[in-house]
Amino acid sequence: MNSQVLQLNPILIPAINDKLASRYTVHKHFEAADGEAWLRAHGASVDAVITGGHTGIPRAMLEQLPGLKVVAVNGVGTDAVDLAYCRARGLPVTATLGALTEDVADLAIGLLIAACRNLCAGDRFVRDGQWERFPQPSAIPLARRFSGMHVGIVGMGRVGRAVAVRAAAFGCPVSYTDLRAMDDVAHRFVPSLVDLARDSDALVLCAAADKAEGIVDAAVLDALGPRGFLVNVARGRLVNEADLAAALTAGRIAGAGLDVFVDEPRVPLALRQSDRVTLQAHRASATWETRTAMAEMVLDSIAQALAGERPAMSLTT
Ligand code: 8YV
Repeated sequence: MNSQVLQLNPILIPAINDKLASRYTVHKHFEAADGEAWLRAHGASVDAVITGGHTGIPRAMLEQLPGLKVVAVNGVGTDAVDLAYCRARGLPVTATLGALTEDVADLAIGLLIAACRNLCAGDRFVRDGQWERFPQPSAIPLARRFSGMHVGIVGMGRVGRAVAVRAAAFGCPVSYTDLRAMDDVAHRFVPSLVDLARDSDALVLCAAADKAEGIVDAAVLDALGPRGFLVNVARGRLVNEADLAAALTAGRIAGAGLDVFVDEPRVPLALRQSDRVTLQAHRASATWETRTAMAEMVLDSIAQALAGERPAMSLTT
């Protein structure tokens, strides 16, 4: 009998879906009319799970899959998987380490430039016919220069480092905070997030969320100040969204570029209504190149686990 793969999130690359279908019996849980009933009837025969980075898999579902040999996360964040439980069970949880670094860093800089230069408000101004109605230059407020801004990076992992390379190329002095200073990073380490925010024109969030929920709160935003910008390409949970909405509405920070939110796909109205915010639908890794590379890694991890090997990208075994 074919090995059974339970797929919790869609993969948007047809060639990968073809490969999956040719190798395994794939159950697309996200399309199932009654996923719960399917799990009760077939959970015991599932060999592999494919899921997304920020969606993960609930512990209760893992418990319904006693024969599972691998959880292949199609992403780099594993904060939505109970790693301790999987470790205790000897269950490999794999991630697509390194595959999405460049794209996420690209989008961080894109969002930052969009926020500083009011790109989306400018687009709306032209698109809505406002430019024709108000042709005088004063109709659009002046923006802020990105080149040379002090950039503070929160989380100096793969993505943080890639953002630092790009910011440095724009002539931006870079500082960072993390759990500890890193010997192989030449940029200035600032132990306190509030101090980093105070020293920065732009704060870019690149940290894992598991130990850092709500770290960007009113105190951090006030330290960033009315000329400061916030970019988040990591996890929505890093930010206290109510504090962020209040700070944006009152002009206590200058603007934000956000790819991630606390309760996706729900985005607070105050953020959706603010002209100071550039929004994306959690798409930092969503290019053909990266999503293909990620999905190939998922295929490799499943093949390795089902062949009885330890998957090269396993974080738990
Ligand atoms: C993806 C992510 O959007 O890698 C992650 O942790 O959050 C994103 O790259 C997601 O995993 C796609 O499934």
